[in-house]
Amino acid sequence: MTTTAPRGGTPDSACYDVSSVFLGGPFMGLVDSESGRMSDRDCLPFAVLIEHFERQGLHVYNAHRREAWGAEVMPPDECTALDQKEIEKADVFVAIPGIPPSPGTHIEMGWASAFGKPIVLLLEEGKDEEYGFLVRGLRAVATVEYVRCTDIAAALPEVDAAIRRAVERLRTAA
Ligand code: 5HM
Repeated sequence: MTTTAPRGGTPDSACYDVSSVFLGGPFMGLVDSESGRMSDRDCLPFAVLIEHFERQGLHVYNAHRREAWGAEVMPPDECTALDQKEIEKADVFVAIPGIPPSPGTHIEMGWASAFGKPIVLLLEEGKDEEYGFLVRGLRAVATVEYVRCTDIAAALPEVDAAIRRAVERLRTAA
């Protein structure tokens, strides 16, 4: 998934009625064995989303930033327990399942749905068939909105709208 540089400017008024978001997505598969961290290009979608959410006052839980983009990776027991706790605490779960699939993100999608969180999944445009059946079918058992895009920065308004829809659907179903 490509991403153009963030556009900056004044804060958007996404009007989320939530205060925190957990952002998941491919990690270890993107850590370069030589540099020991993700490339700037691979960091960009996460950096753009984090900046966008924080500009609107949301608390963002994100392991990529927490673990310095691969330079300060936590031991498995530690990051697993922490991620599960943070997903439980977060008001919304947003994730990039990844092509190829990110194993950790798939576990996190399972947790988020089991916790009954509103979920927004960012899929690569035109590649639905490459995602697992249980990713495409997660909407049958959880409150999931899918955003299909090639450029995360350009899709931010759609991400905002998807979050609002997921939150609203969950609220009206309660
Ligand atoms: O399997 P993969 O590394 O792609 O899993 C990524 C997801 O697992 C991320 O959403 C992140 O929240 C979590 N994770 C983490 O928190 C994964 C790893 C390494 O697998 C890590 N910390 N060190």
